[in-house]
Amino acid sequence: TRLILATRNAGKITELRAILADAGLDHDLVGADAYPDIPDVKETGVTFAENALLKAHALAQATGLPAVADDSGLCVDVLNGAPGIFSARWAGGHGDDRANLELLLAQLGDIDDAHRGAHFACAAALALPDGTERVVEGQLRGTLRHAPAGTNGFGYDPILQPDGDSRTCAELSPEEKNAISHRGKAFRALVPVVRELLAQ
Ligand code: ITT
Repeated sequence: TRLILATRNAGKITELRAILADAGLDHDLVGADAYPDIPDVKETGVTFAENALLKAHALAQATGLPAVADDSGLCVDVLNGAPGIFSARWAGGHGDDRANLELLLAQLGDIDDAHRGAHFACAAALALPDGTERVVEGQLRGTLRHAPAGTNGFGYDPILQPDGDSRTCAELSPEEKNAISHRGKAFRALVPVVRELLAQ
């Protein structure tokens, strides 16, 4: 059966295809770009879970097919959890990864490493056309570097160094990142739920 990936973020789509395939999900995964006429839903939620559910429901309703969505972001301790749900547009323009990252580094200034704790968060939502919904979350804890390093991944990956590693997320291979990431954790937890609800 067909399962819609309710996202237009290319970095997410690449990771989701690998994570879901590795977890043994054998559905035909179709990105939201396959449905250009369906307008983007307004992300009016105040939590990752609410926004993930909004995106999943919008695609499930518009296509009549089951849909999964990812809402995610970087939560910085010393900024009381910001950028959080505003991570994609922290510097203004939506999805300008480089500008977002540079602004965040400027905001942190030369705060010492002990105060540069942060985590990535991901809410993974499943919605069915009949309105059934499920959502699970995952996190990846780490420390923010003073300067970007690495070219893999996307978004804030060049500045987050996961706890227990000496590299940034952008210096990990895609497999290494997916094994420990917020997205990997959330979507691996969602797979048995997808299996159960789509089996009927
Ligand atoms: P969709 O709504 O179409 O899925 P989006 O990019 O707008 O795409 P979000 O609102 O969930 O998605 O914003 C997520 C932002 O959080 C993303 O643009 C990155 O800046 C950041 N982010 C999320 N996951 C990340 C990851 O694994 N590595 C680095 N940055 C990440």
